[in-house]
This record gives sequence, C-alpha cells and structure tokens, in this order.
Amino acid sequence: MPSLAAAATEKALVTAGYGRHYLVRPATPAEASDAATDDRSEQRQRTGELIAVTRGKRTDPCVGDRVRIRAVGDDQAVIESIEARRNEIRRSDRWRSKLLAANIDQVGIVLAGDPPFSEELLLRMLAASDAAGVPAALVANKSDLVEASAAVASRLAVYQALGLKVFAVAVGSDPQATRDSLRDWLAGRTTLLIGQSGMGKSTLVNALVPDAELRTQTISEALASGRHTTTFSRLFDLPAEHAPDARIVDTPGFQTFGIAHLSTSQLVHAMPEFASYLGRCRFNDCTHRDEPDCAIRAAAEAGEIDARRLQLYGRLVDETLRNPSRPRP
Ligand SMILES: Nc1nc2c(ncn2[C@@H]2O[C@H](COP(=O)(O)OP(=O)(O)O)[C@@H](O)[C@H]2O)c(=O)[nH]1
Ligand SMILES: [Mg+2]
Ligand SMILES: [Zn+2]
Repeated sequence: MPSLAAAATEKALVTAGYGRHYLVRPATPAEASDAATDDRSEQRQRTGELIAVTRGKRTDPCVGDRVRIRAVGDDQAVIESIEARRNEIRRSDRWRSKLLAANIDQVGIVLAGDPPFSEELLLRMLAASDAAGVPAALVANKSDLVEASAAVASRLAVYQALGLKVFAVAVGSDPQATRDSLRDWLAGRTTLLIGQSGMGKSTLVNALVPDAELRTQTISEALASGRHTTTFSRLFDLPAEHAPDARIVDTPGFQTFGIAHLSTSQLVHAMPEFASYLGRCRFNDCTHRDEPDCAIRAAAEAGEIDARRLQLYGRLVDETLRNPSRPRP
C-alpha cells in the first residue's frame, strides 16, 4: 500500500455532486496515461467511483468536470483542481443559478404529449443550450400515445424545419427500438438529458443504463445519506452495446427553467429563423414585440416565421428586460 505522501494527482471525471460531496471516477486508462503516480495501477483497478471532497473555497466542481484528484484512503479522494470547462449548461433565476453540467457535447430535450409539454419551457432549454454553444436535439417520447403525439407532431415539424434533430420514440413500450434509433446520436459523445417532469427521462436512462437504478441508490447512500436522489445530476457511462464511448447525464425534472443568465442578444441568436430579417426593423434596438415597422413581426404575419415561437420569444424578452442584473447587451 503506497504511502499517502507518495500519492500524486490523477485525472478523473465528476459523475455526481451533492452539497460539497462528489463522486468521481478515474479517467479511462488512455486519458490517464500522463498521470505518473506510484499507485496508478491500484487506482486503475477500481471500476467504481470514489467519494471526493473539495478543499478550501474554490470554484465548485459540477457533473462533467474533468478534475485532478488525490487519493486519501481506499475509496476517498480530494479534488485538487478543475480543468477549464469547454462549456457549462445552467439554469438560473434572479437569485440562484444552478449549474446542470459542464463539458457536454449535446443536449437531449425529452418531451411528450402527455402530460402536455410546455413549448415555452422548450424555448428556454433551447436558448440555454444555444448560449452555451451546445447543439440540442428533441427526443419526442410516448409515440405509443397516438392522440397525444399527434397534437405534438405539428409543433415538432416547426423545430425540424429549423434544423433540429427530432427523434420520435416510445421508451416505455419499446426500449429496444429506442436504443436503436438513438445509438448513432449518442455514440462517442456526452449527452445531457433535460426536460420537464413526467416526460420519460428516467425511463430513458434506465433503458440505456441497465444498472442505473442500483447505481443511483449507491450514489444516494454515499452522498446524501439516503435522502432524495432526484435533486442532482448524475453521469452514467453507457454499455458499449447500447452506444460505444458514450456518456449520459440525467438531471432532475423541473417545471421551470430560469434564463436570467442570458442576454437579449443570446435570445435572438437562439431564434435561427430571425437571422435573415435582422437589421431590417425601423429601430435598430427593436425587441420585435410591439415596435412599429418590425421586420420580424411582419414576417410572422406573412407566415414566413412561426407566430407561436415569436410570441413565446416575446415573453422571454419581457422577462429578460425586467431582470435588473441581466447580462448585456
Ligand atoms: N405511454 C408511455 N408512457 C411512458 C413512456 N415512457 C415513459 N412513460 C411513463 O411516463 C411516466 C413518467 O416517466 P419518467 O421516466 O418518470 O419521467 P421523468 O420525470 O421525465 O423522469 C412514467 O409513468 C412512465 O412509465 C412511453 O414511451 N409511453
Ligand atoms: Mg425522472
Ligand atoms: Zn423588430
């Protein structure tokens, strides 16, 4: 057993966080190959996660963070440093900001016709993904509920026309077909799953990660002393037969998605259908809500832009402009 003093740092990935406690898993052998440590081989033999804590008052790690850890004992570690993040996805209201995950390759927004999905929430999630520079796709679940799905289909067509990838699946009734249709999209990437409660996120995670429920229990016991586990994000590796080199981050369901951290121009950027009309409004600071001679409203009236999305956009702008601490411009 190597002495503590000899234990050098090693690369790891944060897979869950609760308060000031985290779970990390050692990086894959290839990623850790530059970690010249005495107890490297021992560490590598571990397949499971370690409980880790941070020291001092530094930036809080979040799920998806690549960190350097120092082992203390058999299954505990200290997070010594966090690598610079490629991106971070957050939701925030005026008072609180919640980091959902970092270093994500893509976002999967899970929705369904029953319970009815909120298109405003969808716009919010898309805006947050766009602002983070992360592509999003829609996973339209419960296609077995024919009537409810038909009601959603015409709205999904709008998003498909905007260039979004849309998967129609029925995770609950046909998990195998769901895995087949998502495999290529998931392969080689880290996917953040978000969506309002009841859409089928957990069902999807369980279809993709066979031991997800068991592992969630373990996480719960390790980090939260058995308390609610649905309140934090967690990262799972997918078995190779479901998708090679793939990771998925499950997040707690929510009914609101604050976008107080977004600027008005970030909201505009998240509306790709606006792009070719920008600069044609009478006022160059036009917010496209009620100003005269607005090129974007004119385009909506002419049926060139989806009117529902413009209306929802207006609500988000209202909210953004009411936020005194909003980012500018
Ligand atoms: N009809 C139908 N129900 C589903 C499907 N997938 C999930 N559900 C049900 O939808 C409910 C909510 O699912 P859950 O995974 O807990 O949603 P979450 O809140 O997004 O994690 C559960 O009762 C599931 O059994 C599906 O493909 N079809
Ligand atoms: Mg759930
Ligand atoms: Zn305008």
